[in-house]
Amino acid sequence: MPSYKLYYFAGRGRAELPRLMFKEAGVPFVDERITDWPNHKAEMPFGQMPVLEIDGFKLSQTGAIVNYLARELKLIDTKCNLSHAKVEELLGAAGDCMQNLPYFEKDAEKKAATVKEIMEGKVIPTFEKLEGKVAGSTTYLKEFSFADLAVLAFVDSLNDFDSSVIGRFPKLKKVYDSTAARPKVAAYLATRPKTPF
Ligand SMILES: N[C@@H](CCC(=O)N[C@@H](CS)C(=O)NCC(=O)O)C(=O)O
Repeated sequence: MPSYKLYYFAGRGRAELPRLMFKEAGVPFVDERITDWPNHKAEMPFGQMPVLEIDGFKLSQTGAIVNYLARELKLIDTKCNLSHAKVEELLGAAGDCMQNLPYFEKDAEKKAATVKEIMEGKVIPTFEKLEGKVAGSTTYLKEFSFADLAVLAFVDSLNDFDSSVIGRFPKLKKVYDSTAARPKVAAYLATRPKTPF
């Protein structure tokens, strides 16, 4: 097993899915939370994080990291390209929803208006589509995969802005609840640092 170090800021953000994947797989990794970013930016291949160091090699880009880990940690059926592509589709749709949310807006009124606009214009229509794609009774694909961890991370991030939306989508809510209740995931959720996003 290679030695893994995951670099990110002290938040969930783009690193939470890789963290959840390590936790679910029970594979150790160093969860390096950078708090003095200007001192480290130049050390990262594209001057951004997350970065996953694999035996000293630094891999950038969330998509590359997550897809590498999915295969490496056996969180997808590697014989079924279509299953993997379905999870990439989910990740793309989730990424589009997360893009313009007002992470750093201080004005509460402006923030609420932007959140409402994005929830109604983008997130809810996306959830409507994703709800129709849920294939298992407690899993996004027919069987457990990193798609379920992606749903958990995605919904958690949206809940930071509006936690009422997921209740309107019973199939996705069931995937979210079942994934959060998986023993290794639940143990991690109970102890992970509390951060605003
Ligand atoms: N396409 C990249 C985007 C990474 C990205 O935007 N990272 C942000 C944090 S979420 C960052 O490193 N910002 C600091 C900077 O650019 O200096 C990915 O998906 O990993």
